[in-house]
Amino acid sequence: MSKITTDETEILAQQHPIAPYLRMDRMPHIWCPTCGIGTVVKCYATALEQSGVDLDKVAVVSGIGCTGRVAGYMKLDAFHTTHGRAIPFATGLKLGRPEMLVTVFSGDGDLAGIGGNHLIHTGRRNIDMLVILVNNFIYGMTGGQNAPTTPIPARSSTMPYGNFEPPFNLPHLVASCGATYVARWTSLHIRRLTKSFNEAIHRKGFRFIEVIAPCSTLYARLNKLGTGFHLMQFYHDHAEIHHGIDTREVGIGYQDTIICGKFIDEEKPTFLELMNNHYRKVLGDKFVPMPLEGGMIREQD
Ligand SMILES: Cc1ncc(C[n+]2csc(CCOP(=O)(O)OP(=O)(O)O)c2C)c(N)n1
Ligand code: SF4
Ligand SMILES: [Mg+2]
Repeated sequence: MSKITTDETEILAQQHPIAPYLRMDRMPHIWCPTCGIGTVVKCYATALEQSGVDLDKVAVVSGIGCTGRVAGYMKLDAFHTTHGRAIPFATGLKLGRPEMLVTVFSGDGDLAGIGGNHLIHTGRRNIDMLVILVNNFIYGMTGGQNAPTTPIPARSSTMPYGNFEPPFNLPHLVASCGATYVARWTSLHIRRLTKSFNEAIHRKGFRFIEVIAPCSTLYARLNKLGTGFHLMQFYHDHAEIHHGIDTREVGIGYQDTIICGKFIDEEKPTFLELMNNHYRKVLGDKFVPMPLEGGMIREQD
């Protein structure tokens, strides 16, 4: 999409520092009071500003859910896809337009439940994208059903007597698949989260940042935990930072310690690098790699 002018940016920034990054005509947003998703958006927009990336080369892709609404609110090339399919959509986008910074921004249910297969295979292939997963331990948008992240024995609308299914330890899941950058923060860690987004924006490969954030209306209410504010207080008292810790150690128990930090930061050849090197070797001069700016639109001879 076209860049906004400096004058427009200044006027919007007077309304709110991240207004230039948002589609203000879509406000007010749908999120409940004290929901954590907006805070994560603020951190991402601030990181984009600090990173100095060309906004014409940034795309945000979301699936379905409360977090899935993020793409629709961001004033970037943004795609609101179907449930669980943000990652495969983003994969196509990245392979077709390798110069784009592709960010997937979606919920725990969307990315690790219905979209779980895409999550693991995209990590395995080391496709170049940043995945921001907002984990509120529940399916927020559809009424608080159990998610693959709901801790034992938290209550959800489909587990009124408490959850008994073991949840995913997401950083460990993606680390085992091969993710090159893996971090976890809560929505209380504004500065650290922003710094982590900025750092991950400048890395390549499959980067994954989990953000623990309050669902005040469903998770907090069904579990009698107060409001989003009380969950933020809980994060304050129970989050511990352990950079580089073995990801096997970072599973989350109900109302237990939340281990945060940067767990993995390494460089490995991406899918496109592996593919280009392979075909160059096998096909020699016959191989024509995808130009950075994409290969679909070509001038007629
Ligand atoms: C194919 C399909 N199945 C189910 C749904 C219903 N649905 C919409 S959002 C959602 C859960 C989203 O949960 P999560 O990704 O955790 O997002 P949150 O709302 O918690 O941010 C479900 C089950 C759907 N839209 N499409
Ligand atoms: S239902 Fe939960 S996740 Fe959805 S907007 Fe409300 S507080 Fe946020
Ligand atoms: Mg959720």
